[in-house]
Amino acid sequence: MKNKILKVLIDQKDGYISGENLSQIFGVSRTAIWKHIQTLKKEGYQIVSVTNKGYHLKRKSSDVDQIALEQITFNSGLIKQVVYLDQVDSTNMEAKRIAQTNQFNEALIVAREQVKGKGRMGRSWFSEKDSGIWMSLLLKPSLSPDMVSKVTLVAAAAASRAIEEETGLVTGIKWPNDIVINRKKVCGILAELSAELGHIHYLVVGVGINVNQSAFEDSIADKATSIVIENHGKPVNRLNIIKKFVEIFEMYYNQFVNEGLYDSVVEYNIKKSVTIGEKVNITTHDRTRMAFAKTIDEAGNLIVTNEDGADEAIFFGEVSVRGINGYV
Ligand code: BTX
Repeated sequence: MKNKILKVLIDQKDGYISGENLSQIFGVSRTAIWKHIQTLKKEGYQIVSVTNKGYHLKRKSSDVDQIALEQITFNSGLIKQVVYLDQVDSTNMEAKRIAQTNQFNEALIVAREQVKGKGRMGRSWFSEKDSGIWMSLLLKPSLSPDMVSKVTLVAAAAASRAIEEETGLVTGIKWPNDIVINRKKVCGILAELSAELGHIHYLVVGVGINVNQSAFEDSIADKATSIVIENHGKPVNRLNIIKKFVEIFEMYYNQFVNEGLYDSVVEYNIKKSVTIGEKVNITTHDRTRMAFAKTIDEAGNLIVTNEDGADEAIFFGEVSVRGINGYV
């Protein structure tokens, strides 16, 4: 009901509608309407009530909210459902909960805040309220499970392009799942899969983009950055970044899933790579060894030259790749 009230508020030509009118439209008491309005306010909607006029929604075209997200995905052939949340443990976990329902649709889940944001291998991802874009795509691709890690590079290309096209900043891609600006992490990607016997139940692609932070926790201060820091305080339109990300992701994803075309994703990842040409530490389980990152092959694997001179393909999911002198 609250989203229906929201739609009515948006549709008001003169901007106002009384509690009385709303209670008639929805056949509930004015108190019930008031309660829904309070919930919407808590979610961040700026709703004012003016005597003799009624409720009014103050809105900017750059605001990220349920309606705006529905509008930007309206023409998407991929996203069938949008879920916008005030607070969540993790948008990836929310996506998995949706996937437990029998007939789930492909969805875009966006939250203002994550209290248990997840990184890879059990690590956590700081996701304070309104400081970034915390989102997940819930997908059900008809791919074999082993092809799915490639979708991480699809998301990396889409996130890098979306940030660049919207902000004019230059990004790099730290294979396979981080976007960096000036060698610091501005975005991380976490793809998670549920599959059995060669059949994919669902794929969740989580993307976290730091946008508005002016500083970071001590533990990540030396390796994290935000778009606002890199853009010297210039405000950023988060909605446009989400829109561009979804459009570009969908374009690459359709090429890959429907036509088996992956070349342009690999080409972009090679062009933007901050890993290729560097000495890297490769950590598998407990063992760390040094190698030289040579290129990315047509399947999206990192090709490294080991100290004995032999080339090896590193598959993602099983390793953590670090620059030898720091994070990149
Ligand atoms: P990762 O394992 O490569 O990176 C996690 C590491 O990055 C942490 O251990 C920490 O050192 C550092 N870190 C934590 N928070 C931040 C931050 N905000 N900015 C920069 N560095 C940070 C990367 O994993 C994958 C992250 C995906 C996050 C998205 S947000 C939406 C979706 N939901 C969810 O729970 N995760 C994904």
